[in-house]
Amino acid sequence: MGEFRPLVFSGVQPTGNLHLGNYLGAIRKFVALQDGNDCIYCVVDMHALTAQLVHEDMPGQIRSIAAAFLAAGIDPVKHIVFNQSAVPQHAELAWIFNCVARIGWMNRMTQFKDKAGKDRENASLGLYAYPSLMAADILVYRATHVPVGDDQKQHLELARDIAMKFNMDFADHIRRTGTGIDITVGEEPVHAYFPMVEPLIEGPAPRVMSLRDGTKKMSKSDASDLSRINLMDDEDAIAKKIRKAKTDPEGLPGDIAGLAGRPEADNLVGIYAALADRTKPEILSEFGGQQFSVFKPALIELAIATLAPVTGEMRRLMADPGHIDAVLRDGSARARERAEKTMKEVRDIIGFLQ
Ligand code: AQP
Repeated sequence: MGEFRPLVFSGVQPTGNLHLGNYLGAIRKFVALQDGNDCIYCVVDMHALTAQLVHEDMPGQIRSIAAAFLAAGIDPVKHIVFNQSAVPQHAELAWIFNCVARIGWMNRMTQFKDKAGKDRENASLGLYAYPSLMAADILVYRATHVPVGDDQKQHLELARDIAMKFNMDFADHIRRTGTGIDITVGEEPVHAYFPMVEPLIEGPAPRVMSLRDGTKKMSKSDASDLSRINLMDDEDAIAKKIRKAKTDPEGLPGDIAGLAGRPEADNLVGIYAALADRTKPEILSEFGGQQFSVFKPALIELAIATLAPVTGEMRRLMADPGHIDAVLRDGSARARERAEKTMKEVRDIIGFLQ
């Protein structure tokens, strides 16, 4: 039985300010995974068109996500940092995946339902097909591991379904072209071209919630800026938002069970644990029995100490767009080479003449 070479891939959309959820759920994990893994990190600019076609400053938004990657500590020389639209093979594979994925699968995607809202008829076809492009982003490199926030779990399950159906439908062609390897899926041996991607979601804050409502995801598109900590917020803004964060009147419990039914308390403890690189039980053993009037100042201090160096470096990088563009150009060239190798094989498997 063969094995796919481990490869990490993930992306972030250039749609507005990055927030603490993007940082803890995604970017911080990207940084940690660099040691001992081959990693490809992408600014998914084509995804940014799905909800809103025209962006006032698309180049600036793309550069700011790339700057966040670099400022957080991603090494663009050892790994690859690039923007999606510069590698047209993503769109090419996405078209093939549009023909692999079934309408019934797409209809189950909760993110489409949330983002399209009540006016579904008026949503773009791109928003509907978003998860198919996301599957192509990952599989065009035959990547095996994808660090994401919990909100992306369903899309990764869809990527596995697409990979599985492609592997099954084209099994004979894959064999004939000698491009596949034998893997085991569950107990079943499968001759596969695409690997089964593994989501990497774990950690104390896989879904950072709004500071105003512990039942809603922290999100760029929330109308209230008080609901999120933006990576570019200054110290005063961070302090104000945490001070004003919704809580309940009780103090912190001594164990995890005591957080049940207390989403806001749970969220703040999760944020603290993620920022401190510790577990929630460790944080509760330190702060159990304390009031939020004690916990919040500690959280403010920690958030500022952790984010300030990243924010400072982001600002420095943003002042030199030429450098960011050069990093993206270099990354795109290296990504294109790898993606084209896959696409040559995929065209062969399908039977396209080339
Ligand atoms: N609240 C969150 N907690 C943990 N992880 C999160 N991510 C997003 N929000 C949270 C993770 O960040 C990565 C990049 O996300 P994205 O920019 O591609 O898109 P998104 O999920 O649409 O981001 P937003 O902020 O939630 O935007 P809107 O408001 O447009 O919906 C992903 O790995 C995601 O899981």
